[in-house]
Amino acid sequence: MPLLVATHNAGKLREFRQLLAPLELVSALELVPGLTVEETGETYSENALLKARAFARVSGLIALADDSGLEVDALGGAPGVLSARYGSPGLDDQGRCRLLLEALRPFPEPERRTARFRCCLVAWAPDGRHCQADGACEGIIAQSPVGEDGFGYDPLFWVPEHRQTMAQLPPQLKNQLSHRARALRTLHPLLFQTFPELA
Ligand code: ITT
Repeated sequence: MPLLVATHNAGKLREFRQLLAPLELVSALELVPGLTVEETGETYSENALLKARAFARVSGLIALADDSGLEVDALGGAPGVLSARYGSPGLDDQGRCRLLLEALRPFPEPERRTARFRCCLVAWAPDGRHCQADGACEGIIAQSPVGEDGFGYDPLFWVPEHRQTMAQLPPQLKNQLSHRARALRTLHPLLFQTFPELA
């Protein structure tokens, strides 16, 4: 039985394809492109649950949803759960990165620019069985965007151990150390315990 990846974010989908290979995946972008879920939760966990449940209900498949975001300490944890909606609704990833750099202008010292990506994954079956896991990855917000890979805030997210931004890291390396990779490592055994039909 295939697993539905309940996201409309092409960057996340690309990473899930690498992270979950050789599991058979179906993309929500192809199967249910019109289904949008209002993210009314106050936490990553609540929003991931809302998305996984809605996609499982509509598709009849086990759905894996990801809710994630970037927390910047100098901004009191913003943009956090609102990361995809930071700034005005018309902004794209580049616009949101510019806005974040602007907000951090009063904090030029690297030690004041600490941040982390967080991710909550929820897998939900149409019959209500479910499991979930969290992951985080620590970093520092760079002074300007660098790198071409990844998506979202990756060009601004400097990973100290590798002295590169997430957007400079080879995708295989991002998929070892990212918040999403870490959450998935915890989720993996639970996924097969909860849904033996996926094996
Ligand atoms: P779906 O809800 O359809 O999955 P989304 O982009 O709206 O897609 P979220 O609500 O979880 O997803 O918002 C997460 C935002 O946080 C996302 O839009 C990115 O801007 C950022 N983000 C999450 N993971 C990231 C990563 O690995 N690299 C860079 N930015 C990331």
